[in-house]
Amino acid sequence: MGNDISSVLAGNSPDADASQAALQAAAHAEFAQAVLDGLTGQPRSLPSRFLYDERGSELFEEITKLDEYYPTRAETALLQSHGADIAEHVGDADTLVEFGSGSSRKTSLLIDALDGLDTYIPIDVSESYLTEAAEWLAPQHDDLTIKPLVGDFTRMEALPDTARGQKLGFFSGSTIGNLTRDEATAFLLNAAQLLGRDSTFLVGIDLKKSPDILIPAYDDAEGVSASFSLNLLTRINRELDGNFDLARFGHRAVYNEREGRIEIYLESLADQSVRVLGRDIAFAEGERIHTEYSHKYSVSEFQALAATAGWRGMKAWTGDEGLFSLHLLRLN
Ligand code: AVJ
Repeated sequence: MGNDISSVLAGNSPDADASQAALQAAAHAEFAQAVLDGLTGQPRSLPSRFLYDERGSELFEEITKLDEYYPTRAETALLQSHGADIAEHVGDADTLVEFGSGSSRKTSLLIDALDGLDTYIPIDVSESYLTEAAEWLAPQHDDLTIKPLVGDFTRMEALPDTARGQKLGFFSGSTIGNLTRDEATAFLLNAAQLLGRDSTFLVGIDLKKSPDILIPAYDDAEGVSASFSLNLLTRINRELDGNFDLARFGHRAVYNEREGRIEIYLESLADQSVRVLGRDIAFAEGERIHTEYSHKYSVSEFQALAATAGWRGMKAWTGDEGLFSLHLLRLN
């Protein structure tokens, strides 16, 4: 399945429709395979990228507004207070390529700080978010060409030729934390190949801190984080003919100190059997399905990781509270 980059909000030609349908069928088959493998294997797991269907993306947006969830606010504050310094260190950049752009709200701050930018390529799996983000951004940035790209940024093989000149990559929100260290290295290697020589890369990284702050960020009082996890079961019920009873699964967030990461699970609250795509899958009470990692790094740990993929750390910004960090990397 080579090409996961389906550009695009442009053409409505029959060809584009056909390839759109083919991509959708491939995505469905891939989801089915991953869910069956993940639920029948041991330990049980479901890949976190499937959390972001339409409703999942909405719920994540709600998470970013919670009192307990500090990363989005901390990163926004860093972009606000250090935007000019970041722009100065970036130097000339013609094209901004954002991996997992979501609503693009934070990116607007970066775009404002950079002058001379002429193209913005937001990449996201959610087409509706891309459309909405482009419509929101365009009026504020008259001279900017916006070229949204629907796709899975972890598997992109090339950038479209609209990505001209000097490139700046942006990977915000500590999304890289979803990946294991090996996967993160592979991602950074791929990004190096996509962005090319002399490019720069701004990466948001959540910092290591007390579990007293970390746990509530992933298990909030209102239960939005729980709804976000459980929505994956709703998606399986809808798309894969499943019959998960959402009242019989609980959301668990634990901090694994040794690995430096939050681990999120859906825990079976009873002995039960669930049907997915005609298959019976048994769960014992207390049995867990792993759904997400959120790795936390120190500044030096992340710079060392980036270096293994050929990226040199130019500068890192952390706020007064030391909650979050922005790293500017350069490829050379
Ligand atoms: C989107 C991966 C950055 O790890 O903080 C938040 C995902 N999951 N609450 C994170 C998430 C549950 C989030 N990232």
